[in-house]
Amino acid sequence: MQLIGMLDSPYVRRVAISLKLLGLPFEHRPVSVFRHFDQFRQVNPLVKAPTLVCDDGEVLMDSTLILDYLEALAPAGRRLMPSEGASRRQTLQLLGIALTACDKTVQAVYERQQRPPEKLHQPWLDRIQLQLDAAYAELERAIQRARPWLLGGRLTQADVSVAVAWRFTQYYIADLIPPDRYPLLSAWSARAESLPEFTATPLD
Ligand SMILES: N[C@@H](CCC(=O)N[C@@H](CS)C(=O)NCC(=O)O)C(=O)O
Repeated sequence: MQLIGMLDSPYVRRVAISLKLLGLPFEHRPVSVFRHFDQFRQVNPLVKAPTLVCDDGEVLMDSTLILDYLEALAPAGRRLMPSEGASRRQTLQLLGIALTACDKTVQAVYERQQRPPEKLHQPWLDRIQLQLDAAYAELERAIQRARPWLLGGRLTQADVSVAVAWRFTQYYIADLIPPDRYPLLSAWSARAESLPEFTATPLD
């Protein structure tokens, strides 16, 4: 299996960390959707990161769909998605918030990096900032209940994705979302980022 994409993408990073936690061997190919556009197109003409090339050559994309596929390959005891009930619903709810935080951060980064500075549209950035604050305020409340992980004693996909989202936002747009506004999330994220699967998968 090959995972294609850079670790500064939160979607690539959540898949890479999950592969390690699930105990599934893979090769990581750090191909950039911007700097290596033509090389990326040869693997996936849609140029979306992450792209997963399966052992039989089938190409998957979209981190959530890739993770859905990978979960089924992993031994039951290592899976990151609770299979049913309230804990599954709560995991899905937190994932929705974390992925929206990733999406809005990507939009802010693209607004700043992909447009000429004179074409930056400040009202759009202001709107993104409001949406990001709403997402992280909800996650700050969820962290209050973490014991020590979001669903209790065992790490789930909610923990992976919330931690990855926070690190990504802090790396690129801490000026919009300063860490001292979300102190519990900052401290909790440091704990997640110190796990071996996270330190072996650095964003930068
Ligand atoms: N919903 C997708 C989002 C993936 C995504 O937008 N990835 C970015 C990199 S962070 C990308 O491929 N950007 C290139 C483009 O959209 O043209 C997922 O979860 O994988």
